[in-house]
Amino acid sequence: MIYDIENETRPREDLEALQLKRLQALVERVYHLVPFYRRRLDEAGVKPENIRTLADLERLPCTTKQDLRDNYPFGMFAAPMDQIVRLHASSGTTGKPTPVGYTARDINTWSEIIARTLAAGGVHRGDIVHVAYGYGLFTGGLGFHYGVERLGATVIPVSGGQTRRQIMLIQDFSPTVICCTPSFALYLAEVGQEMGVDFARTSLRVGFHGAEPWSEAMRQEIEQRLKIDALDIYGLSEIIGPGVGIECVEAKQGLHIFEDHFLPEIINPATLERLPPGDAGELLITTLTKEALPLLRYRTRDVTSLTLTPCVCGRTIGRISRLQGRSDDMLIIRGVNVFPSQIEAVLMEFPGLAPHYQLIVEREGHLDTLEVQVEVDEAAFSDEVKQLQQLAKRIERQIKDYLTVSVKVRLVEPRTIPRSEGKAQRVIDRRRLEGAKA
Ligand code: DLL
Repeated sequence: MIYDIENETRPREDLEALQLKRLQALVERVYHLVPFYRRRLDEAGVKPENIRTLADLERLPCTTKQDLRDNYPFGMFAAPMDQIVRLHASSGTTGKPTPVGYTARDINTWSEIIARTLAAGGVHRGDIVHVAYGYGLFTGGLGFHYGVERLGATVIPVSGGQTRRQIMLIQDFSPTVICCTPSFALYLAEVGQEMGVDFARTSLRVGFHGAEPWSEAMRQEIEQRLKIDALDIYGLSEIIGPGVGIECVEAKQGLHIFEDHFLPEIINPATLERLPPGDAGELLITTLTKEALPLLRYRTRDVTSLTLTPCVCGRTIGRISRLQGRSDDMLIIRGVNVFPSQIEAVLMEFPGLAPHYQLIVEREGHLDTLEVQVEVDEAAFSDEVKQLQQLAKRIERQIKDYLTVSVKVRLVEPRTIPRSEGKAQRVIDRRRLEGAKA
């Protein structure tokens, strides 16, 4: 089902004409409203009037998460604070989050693209949508919430946690649609099974799963266990939140990108060279219509490929393939984005720890676990076991406070973490995304 025929099925020529018009207006706006961009564009020798074709996009500078950090908290906003009606945030590379702002028009755009997203899964007025993404600074919960209301369907704002209660609500309120991370979907299946629930008898029909990497095998498992169609949804806070890309239920062959709002490019992350359709590389996105936080060629660090061939569902907008990984070291632990450098920053606040640590990521059942192994120095190591245990607990609490993620801290003897001659291997990721039980 297509929600916005005009914007989802334009002939490519017309789409490109619209994109160019919007790109020109965007460069004009950021040049005059965001000092950071004026500086960057001046350095690149580009004036707004130099943008004559879409190919001129390649002359524009890229934007990184570091740029957002350098302008913390609101220095990259292109609208005055009295026009910002909402703030969300994603995790940064240190303890500070990356705040993102929305004008009323941005919230409207976001609601529209989530309405389109839901319709791509066959959702319509009369459907009941169980939203189990977190509500709060994270964009998942509220992003879906507004889109469901825009579509005219019924939203149940469950948010995360309380799994058994969620199963009860699914049985009692009869939602037809579920929105949650893929790992939570599998966890629900597991808990439901323990509770003796037969999912073939629940009303669920389709799920929208994203915010973390998953695989085709995980899709199969979610579909078989929950008896639903499981669709891949992509998005990131800096760009808008969920709704940047969505699979259609007809084909499940790549995620449609709403190209009238988000202009995608694929580059080689090492050389920044543009890659042709079909080649895998890092996804860049230029926001064509955002008012509060417009971004030029934002480096998502997500690795995928792009295809522009129309889909069997009738949409002509481009598609990205299932996300293949990241070109940086960001980890996603139970939906929370974590950079090793954030953990390191917390560890360094504690005297008695050596700067040698390793992060061990595993998946128990369907939930991710993160163990932080860190060396203590000789002096601390001679302390009593009880003192060491207390230290580990304090570090765990501090990490939870800063990063909102629960970890297990294991203090290890001096010189036990393997040393490397080149780049330290900080992360050992033992998760298998194949969906098989660990
Ligand atoms: O995760 C927004 C979102 C909410 C997307 C709900 C989908 C559903 P952030 O917290 O800023 O925003 O994290 C963005 O999560 O750069 C990817 O690395 C990863 N990610 C998001 N969706 C997918 C997906 C939300 N479908 C980061 N597959 C992105 C793989 C994903 N990774």
